[in-house]
Amino acid sequence: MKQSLQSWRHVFKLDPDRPLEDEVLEAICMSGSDAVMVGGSSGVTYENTVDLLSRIRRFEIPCVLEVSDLEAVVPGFDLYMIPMVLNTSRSDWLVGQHARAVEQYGYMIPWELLVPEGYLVLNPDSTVARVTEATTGLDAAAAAAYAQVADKLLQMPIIYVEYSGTFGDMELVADVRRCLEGARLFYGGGIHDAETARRAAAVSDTIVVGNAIYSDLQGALSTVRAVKGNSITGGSSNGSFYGSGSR
Ligand code: 1GP
Repeated sequence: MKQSLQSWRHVFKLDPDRPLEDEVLEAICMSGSDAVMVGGSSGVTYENTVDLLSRIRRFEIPCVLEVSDLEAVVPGFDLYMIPMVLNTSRSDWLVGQHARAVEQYGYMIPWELLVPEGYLVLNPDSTVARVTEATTGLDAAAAAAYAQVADKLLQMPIIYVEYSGTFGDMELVADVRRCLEGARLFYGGGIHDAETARRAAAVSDTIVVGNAIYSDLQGALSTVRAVKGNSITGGSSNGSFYGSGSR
């Protein structure tokens, strides 16, 4: 599964704390997207995560958990994405909580299924920015510098430029991507139709679509067609997990 992540161009992010009708979930899981990521910044519990996982498992699409709350780590996901916020002003969100988790649960952590994500949180009005006390006012050079620390020094496989709730600065995203050597660039924030999907996909390796699922399903589904075309989903990858995609 880690290898196949290298070929993901499109991911839907589902929030366990938000209600989702069966028909909508089916449309998402059958859309041709490469994967479903389960995660949210608040209200994520073990119960609502189990519930959503079991509903997604009726379909074949890969399903990964983005861990935001230790109490809500549920077994049975294909991979566990571990956010590490690069531009937080509190080390807790970079490594502190992670260290506590290892101390407490280290003996049962399936390390081979963990994928670190170096997060750059850039929308000051987002919940994740408030919770992590992120320094969101970075210019492109500063954002690229953080990204290079994660990519070249820490060897992180994913840099996630997160504008959750608003469409970000695509020039900044392009600058960040240009400086990466090994990491894959995920972009999320404000993608809601084919046009925004294409623009984001042009400057990143993988786009993530969240809110639009809940506000405009047809718009959300059009983002898949915009970047996937007629290609077959979940295709194999020639690159290693830690190798970069083409850029
Ligand atoms: C959120 O990056 C994702 O973590 C997607 O953002 O909800 O704005 O689509 P949106």
